[in-house]
Amino acid sequence: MTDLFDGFEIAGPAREPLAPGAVLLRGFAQPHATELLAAIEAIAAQAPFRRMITPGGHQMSVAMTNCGSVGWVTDRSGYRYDPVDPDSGQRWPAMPPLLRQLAEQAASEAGFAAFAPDACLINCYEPGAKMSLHQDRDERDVGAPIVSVSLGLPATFLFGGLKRSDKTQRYRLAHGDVVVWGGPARLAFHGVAPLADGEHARLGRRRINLTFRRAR
Ligand code: MD3
Ligand code: FE
Repeated sequence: MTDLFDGFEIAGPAREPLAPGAVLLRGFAQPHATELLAAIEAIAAQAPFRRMITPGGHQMSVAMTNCGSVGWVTDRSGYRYDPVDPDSGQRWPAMPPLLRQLAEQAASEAGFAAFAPDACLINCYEPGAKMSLHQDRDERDVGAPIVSVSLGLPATFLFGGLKRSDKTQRYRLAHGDVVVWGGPARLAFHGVAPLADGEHARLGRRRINLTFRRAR
């Protein structure tokens, strides 16, 4: 909560409401970028980024990996959360406490107390990679929010309504930005426009997005 002192607001993290239930915390992850990137590198050494196949047989342009007790996977048989990485036959790497704490703190800032994510999907975009408009509804409890953390090159994020045909709004998500998607925003259609080429000081020609979820 923002504190009041002598009539002045003591600045906490800037909370920008994007839509009912959706709160942008600009730069919230910035102070932790170095540790986040080291953690992602360690996860990817155990469970490398790969471009998965959709149930329709298309290869995704976004490369993915996961950490946590379950990970999101897609193949010809469908979408699911699975405790095992199908590429290695091993469990997904554990969710590092730093990542879990960052997600929990962001959720709390946005008014969702005691968020306990069990899955973190890690998406890696190179120039041209995109994510078509979709809903995230593979999680058992859609009462829990999703927390997203953007790193590297900026992206144009598309945010629609509860119907695919609803008009979309565009937001630029930059390195360090965190968004909490809960309440009525939780089942909104959303996507990412094709990544524009560029060079990021830390990540080069890449954007990495973490999404923390309560899947089970
Ligand atoms: C709004 N990822 O992994 S993060 C996804 O940037 C996904 O990689 C995008 O959509 C990315 O499923 C967007 C922001 C996001 C994530 C989940 C949401 C926004 C959301 C769920 C409901 C509503
Ligand atoms: Fe999504």
